Amino acid sequence: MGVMSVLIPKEGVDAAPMRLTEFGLETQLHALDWRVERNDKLLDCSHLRPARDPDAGIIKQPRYVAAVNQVLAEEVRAHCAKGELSLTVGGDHSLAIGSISGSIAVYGEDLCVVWVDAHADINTPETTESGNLHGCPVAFLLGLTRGQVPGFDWVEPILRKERLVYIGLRDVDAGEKRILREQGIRAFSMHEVDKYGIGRVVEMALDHVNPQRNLPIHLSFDVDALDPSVAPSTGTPVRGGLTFREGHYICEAIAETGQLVAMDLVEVNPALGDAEALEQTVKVGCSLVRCALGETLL
Ligand code: 6HN
Ligand code: MN
Ligand code: MN
Ligand code: MN
Repeated sequence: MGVMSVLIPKEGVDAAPMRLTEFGLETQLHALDWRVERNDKLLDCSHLRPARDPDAGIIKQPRYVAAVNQVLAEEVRAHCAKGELSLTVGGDHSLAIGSISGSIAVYGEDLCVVWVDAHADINTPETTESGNLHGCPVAFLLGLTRGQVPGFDWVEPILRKERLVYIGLRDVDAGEKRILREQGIRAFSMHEVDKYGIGRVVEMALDHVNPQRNLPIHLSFDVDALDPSVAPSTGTPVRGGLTFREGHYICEAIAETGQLVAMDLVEVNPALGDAEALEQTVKVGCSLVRCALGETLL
């Protein structure tokens, strides 16, 4: 069918990639006729940790996160350049700075990003209340942070806001709401999912970023988009999320377009919850990836 690479950055939620692999993600993808080329370059990132990495304002570990993302961007770029689908298993959502920088380096301004998340992850150094970079990746990609965070000068913010769409939002910081409004970014919150149903929402989301369904798609899937009853082992759970089927529907609909070129699966945290919660979360993560890679297409 095709070629896929698994890139495995380590940031905070570092045990997750191994858990998904142990659970059989690679074998499951082989069964779907994918040739899997595993890339473990970032399974251990400790060599990239700078000796000194003082906070930048309240932003934590800026140089370390930047260095990991810079390596990730080059790995994703190289895989995409060969026409391979690049799957990045996280790790936290800050890794999307690198993964999307990599895919956009190949596909340019055509690249559409479908961001599935409870959160908008569009905080800037001015708006962030936590100082956690996993709440900021979109701001980097849109060029809203330029020059403000040490280590990130290499990021080329060429993602166009017209090519970005959110699904699943329900916990957006006040500063983020202002940015979404000011930038006119299209977002489908859980309110719209309830109102229109997931089928209409995905159709409207794709109509917005990819009306002809002919542009390449990068799917950035944060498992906390799902309801915590479906994916409990995650760092920032928020009630009232996507059901099991709604999450899978999004992946299936994107598979159906035939335009998926890259995917992130992030924020599975094996340290949170008991063994049962973890198994449930890992299982659902694997199954989302399989659906995005065409498992349920007939
Ligand atoms: N995620 N908006 C909050 C923050 O800290 O900026 C939460 C971010 C969550 C990020 O889940 O990928
Ligand atoms: Mn995180
Ligand atoms: Mn996120
Ligand atoms: Mn999130």
